[in-house]
Amino acid sequence: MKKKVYFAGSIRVGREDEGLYREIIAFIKKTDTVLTEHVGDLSLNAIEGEGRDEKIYLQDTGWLKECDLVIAECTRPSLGVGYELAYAEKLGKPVYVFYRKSLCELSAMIKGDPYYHIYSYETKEELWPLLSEILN
Ligand code: 6IA
Repeated sequence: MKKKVYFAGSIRVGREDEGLYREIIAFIKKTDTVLTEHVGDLSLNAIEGEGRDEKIYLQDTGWLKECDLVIAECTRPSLGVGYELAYAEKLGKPVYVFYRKSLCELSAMIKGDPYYHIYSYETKEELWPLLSEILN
């Protein structure tokens, strides 16, 4: 059966990796379902207007409860992603964190937490086999 994947990536501060997020989401979608496709393409986000942030919070925490696993690209700093990782841990969801060591120093609050499965990588050629292993 297809797994429901919650993909997390930086939105409000750093969108430099938007293209990479889109590629990761497309890769996951070859075999499984991604609940958070808008992370790779903000035009897919239908939530607008009054109370938008509260609606986003309710939608995303709902998806965290619903998902089978969380995959996060954490090279770019993001308060929201940090919150999602802690929320997923509280829910007991498996969490896989990816980052490029050459571009960032991952927060000790993530790297130092043995709950998370943490992978450093540099190239997409390294990334795809790691993702395949997690999804299989
Ligand atoms: O603090 P950040 O914005 O970087 O938080 C990013 C994380 O929070 C992502 O992994 C998302 O799951 C979630 N998130 C943040 N903003 C949104 C959003 N719309 N829609 C859905 N999920 C979000 C933001 C609207 C945009 C036009 C600024």
